Amino acid sequence: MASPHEDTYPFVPLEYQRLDAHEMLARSRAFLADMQGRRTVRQFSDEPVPFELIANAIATAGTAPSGAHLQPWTFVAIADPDLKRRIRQAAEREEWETYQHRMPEEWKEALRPLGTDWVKEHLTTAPYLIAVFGQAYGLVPDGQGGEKQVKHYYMPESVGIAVGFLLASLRQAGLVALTHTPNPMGFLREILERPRNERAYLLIPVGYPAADCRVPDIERKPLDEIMVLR
Ligand code: IYR
Repeated sequence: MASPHEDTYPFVPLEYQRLDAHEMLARSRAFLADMQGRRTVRQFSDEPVPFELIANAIATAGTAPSGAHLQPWTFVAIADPDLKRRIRQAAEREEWETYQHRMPEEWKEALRPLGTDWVKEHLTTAPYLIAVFGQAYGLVPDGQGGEKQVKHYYMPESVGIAVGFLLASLRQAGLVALTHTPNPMGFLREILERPRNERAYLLIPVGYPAADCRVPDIERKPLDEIMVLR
């Protein structure tokens, strides 16, 4: 059962702690109950949050599985007010166009229950923005002072899974977040001076909810609608 290339690429024994059946159920139920309380938030307090919570969420995202384990992601944590202001300005410019001219009526109709519009106050109010980038390909030193491209596999899937872990960590830490998708979001790479292989994937304001924060009165699909057992 050895891996076919183990002489060059060593394997190590799996570290695995088998839990007893009761413990498994208890942990699974507690995690579900907590995640059921997660809400996407659009109104943030400007209260600062401890940086380690952000760093830990990003480190947790970095534990996600990825295509060929190439980890095709970069997370930029932004606290600088001037950068946040520039990001908000650029996002609102695009969003204004999008809401006025680019979105078909059907899309606007779908968004109505969420109460979104082109004004993105959360981009300057939230203490942190996490800009998520997917690396379309890797850039590594070529050994001659230059760079070479390395092919990446399943980048969007890998980054999506990592963001799921990130959101779960923020929830676990008692913070709230918004998975914001300015459209288009090419401006993020320019403002944040990211390299040419990186593509903006999501912009995630993080913090505490505003004291008067309200959220849409909407429900999740029940398990029997999303799960098929055969
Ligand atoms: N990008 C816009 C519009 C938007 C689109 C979807 I789909 C949403 O679920 C929410 C918003 C915005 O961020 O406002």
